[in-house]
Amino acid sequence: MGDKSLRRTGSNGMTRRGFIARTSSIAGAMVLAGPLLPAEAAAHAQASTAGAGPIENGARVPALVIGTGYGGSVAALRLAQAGVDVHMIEMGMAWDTPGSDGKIFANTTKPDYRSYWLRTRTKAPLSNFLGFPIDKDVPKYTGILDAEEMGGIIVYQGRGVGGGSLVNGGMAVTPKRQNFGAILPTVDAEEMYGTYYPRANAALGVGLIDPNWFETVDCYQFARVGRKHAQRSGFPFVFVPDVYDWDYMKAEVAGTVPKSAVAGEILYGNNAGKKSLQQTYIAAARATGKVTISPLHRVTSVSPASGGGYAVTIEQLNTDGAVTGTKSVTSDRVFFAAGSVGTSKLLVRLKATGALPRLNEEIGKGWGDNGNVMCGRANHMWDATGKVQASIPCGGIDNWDAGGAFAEVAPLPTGIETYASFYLSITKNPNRARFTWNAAANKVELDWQTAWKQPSIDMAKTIFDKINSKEGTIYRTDLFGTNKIWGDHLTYHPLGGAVLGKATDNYGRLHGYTGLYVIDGALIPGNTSVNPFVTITALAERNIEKIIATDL
Ligand code: FAE
Repeated sequence: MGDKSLRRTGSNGMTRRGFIARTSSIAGAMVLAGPLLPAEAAAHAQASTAGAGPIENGARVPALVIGTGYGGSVAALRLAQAGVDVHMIEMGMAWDTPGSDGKIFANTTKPDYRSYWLRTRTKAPLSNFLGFPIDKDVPKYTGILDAEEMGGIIVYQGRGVGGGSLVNGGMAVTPKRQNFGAILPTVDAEEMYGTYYPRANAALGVGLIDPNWFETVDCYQFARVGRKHAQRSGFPFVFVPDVYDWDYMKAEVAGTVPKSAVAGEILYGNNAGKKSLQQTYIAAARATGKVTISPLHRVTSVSPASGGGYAVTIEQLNTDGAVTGTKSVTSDRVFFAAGSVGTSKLLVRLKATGALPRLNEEIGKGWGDNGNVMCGRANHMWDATGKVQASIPCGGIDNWDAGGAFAEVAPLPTGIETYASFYLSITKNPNRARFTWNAAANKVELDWQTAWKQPSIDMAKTIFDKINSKEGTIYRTDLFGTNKIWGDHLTYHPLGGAVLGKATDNYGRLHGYTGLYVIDGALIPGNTSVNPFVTITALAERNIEKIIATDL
């Protein structure tokens, strides 16, 4: 894997180097990952003490996982395979029941009650179009996308069983090997690229778009225009792997299956096609019969229990977000997998309020936004980007080494011709923020400032100023407000807050408490140079293997 996962293409789309371990089916992926055989799963199911329903008040359990995103799902599967009963606690919904329209998830163009976490108005990442605001009122509900407003930045996160995998674009990128030392300096790169990245890619079901199909299909015209402009300015365009089932997308285009990516579904869930964690790690974890998931349950406290292990307080929520009950359980081990923001907020509060006072001074530090910044360019009329755009990006512009930016060529699936090219850049932004406890306000705060995005803007400009000058084009100023070029108010990629080797040991064991672990994006110090979930997954695979071998 390594830098081979980014395939460099010529203008004819043919591969010049590299290859990706491609699996076209989830079943194939899970076989590669070495999970249970059906017979083993059935045996486990019988032997299991983990019930099917939500966790019960007063229960004593061997392992409790807070959150069901990438880190949590890896931990649950591998612990269950090692014979441990696992309880996963998830504040969001199960997302397994269709709404009145027969669909589980709302379309991006028609957000409704399902779309946002406890908001009465949508908070779309692109707030405007042609200068007009596009947000609209929605009923307050425990919806799928949380636009969490921290000081100076809106952090977008998935809520529900599957975490970020429910809402994200599925871009599954292994960082270039030469960048790994800067991403996780205390981790053995040899092991990661030899064992854990391949394991993660296989289990996630990562695959690459068929380059020949890419050349011909209308729904990737936007990406071909993006490639042409990149290459004319001398930047390499690379195909980016994804967990979307590319064969399914071909069938969508052929009109033989219900459309998801080609109907613009993304951000508020995909009703088909995307291999979210529900279809991969969580399906395999459930198949062991040893994993129970409690949706609409939110962990609020973890502290040492008098008889050993940890007392965990869990609030039960209804779909209005109201607390309908509180449960107290005890667990021998607790895995924090609530995402970078969720885990950091919990740990900072628990340390400050005396529940876990021995956590060290590194808790809450080292948070970054993966250098995310967005922008659009206005193309000439002869460079139409297409009325129908697949919602799944498949390529990016690599100027990391020279300019500190890797820009995804992203779709704008509006259903009309926009003549716009749209990009999400990941940049080498060096700024890091800290979570702290504000006792007076009774909440955790983040000291990120919007001005800290300036390095990201400067790095993205190394690509787009050059393209604009070459093409004789300009930036769009109507997507993030009126007369605003840069989407510098948000991130999709929160990372850090309980950094590996600082707040924890080199495998995620929290300093100060035996049996408490961090196993999600909070471990990664602020930047992965590419989209982060493959690295989060691979690191979790590495850490849980060590924990199972030495701590259980
Ligand atoms: P995460 O997946 O966020 O899971 C944490 C889970 O914990 C969530 O389900 C929470 O609801 C739950 N939780 C939080 N607090 C509690 C609590 N107190 N009690 C119980 N449950 C709790 O964490 N990354 C890529 O690599 N490629 C992409 O294409 C990509 N696109 C993205 C697009 C969007 C719109 C967004 C929002 C993100 C995108 N990401 C992408 C980022 C990626 O989804 C993210 O890095 C991972 O999901 C983070 O994984 P974690 O395991 O850290």
